Amino acid sequence: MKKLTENDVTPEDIFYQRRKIITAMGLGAATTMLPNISLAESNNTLKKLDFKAAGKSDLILTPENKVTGYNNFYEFGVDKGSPAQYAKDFKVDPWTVEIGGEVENPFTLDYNQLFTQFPLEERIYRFRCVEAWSMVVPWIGFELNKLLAKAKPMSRAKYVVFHTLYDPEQMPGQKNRFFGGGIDYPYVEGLTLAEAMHPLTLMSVGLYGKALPPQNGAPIRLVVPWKYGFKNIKSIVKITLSETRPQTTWEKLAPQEYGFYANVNPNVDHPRWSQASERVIGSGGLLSVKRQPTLMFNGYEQEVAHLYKGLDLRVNY
Ligand SMILES: Nc1nc2c(c(=O)[nH]1)N[C@H]1C(S)=C(S)[C@@H](COP(=O)(O)O)O[C@H]1N2
Ligand SMILES: [Mo]
Repeated sequence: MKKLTENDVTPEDIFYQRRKIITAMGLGAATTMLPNISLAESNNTLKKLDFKAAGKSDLILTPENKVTGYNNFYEFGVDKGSPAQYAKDFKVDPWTVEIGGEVENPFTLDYNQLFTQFPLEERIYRFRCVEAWSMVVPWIGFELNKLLAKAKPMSRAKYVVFHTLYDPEQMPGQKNRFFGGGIDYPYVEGLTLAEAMHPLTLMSVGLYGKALPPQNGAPIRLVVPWKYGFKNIKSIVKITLSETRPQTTWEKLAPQEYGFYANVNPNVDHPRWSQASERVIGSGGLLSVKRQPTLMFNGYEQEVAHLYKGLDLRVNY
């Protein structure tokens, strides 16, 4: 079977055009090929969150319906509209996140504690997928370093490893290899301890003022704004401190295309496409989506470049 890669996707202009046609035809039926769009925009029952609002930002927010309707979450299918469709009834309460491994104080958070254990704040971040599209998202969450401080990493801990839920009954992509893009589940990601401790690194539980919709990784996902989107693992159930570097999901699937670091870098192209610029999701009309230059470390160079001093970013992509 042909392995699907991140590049085997529907461009958003075609997606939205298809949506127009489906709507015009009055077709709402769910099929694997045609996203059932009416579901993608019905997340008004999500709970409102208490959080400290972000300060003023020059960034132009991506419209909410794009953030929640144009997704990558292969456990729910590889089409951009599939997650909103197939994750609609994904059960996120009850939920537990286990924090363990090389820590002095392992602990577990339940669903309510995800929203109450650490004060929530809003962060407006650029988001850049390795497929060369981008968004700006008003996330809500807390710094990962707050959670790590509670866990107290041992001195031999060098990496933080994250696991997505494994539940083939709820996640059709885990049940069917083709539907799930050929990935070995559960989805695993990792950061160096220094990356995980960085104040920009967020555990997100919401966006646009409300709890995360399932398609965006409810109830809790990682957000590392200077890295490619695939590092931003969704629906996390386990966080493990480790002495050794984990083998991460996309690295395992195609190591020559997706590395462990995955720092956004306009000067290091993907083997099959340029990373110098990006399509701005939500800008322009159906077929006139704007392109903009991609920034080093996705615009967070001042804040994070020191983490990679002396590292060859061409080798460590
Ligand atoms: N568990 C899991 N996490 C995941 C993915 C996935 O398929 N499964 N896709 C990643 C990719 S490629 C991207 S671009 C982002 C997309 O996040 P968004 O849908 O909230 O924009 O989620 C990342 N996290
Ligand atoms: Mo991505």
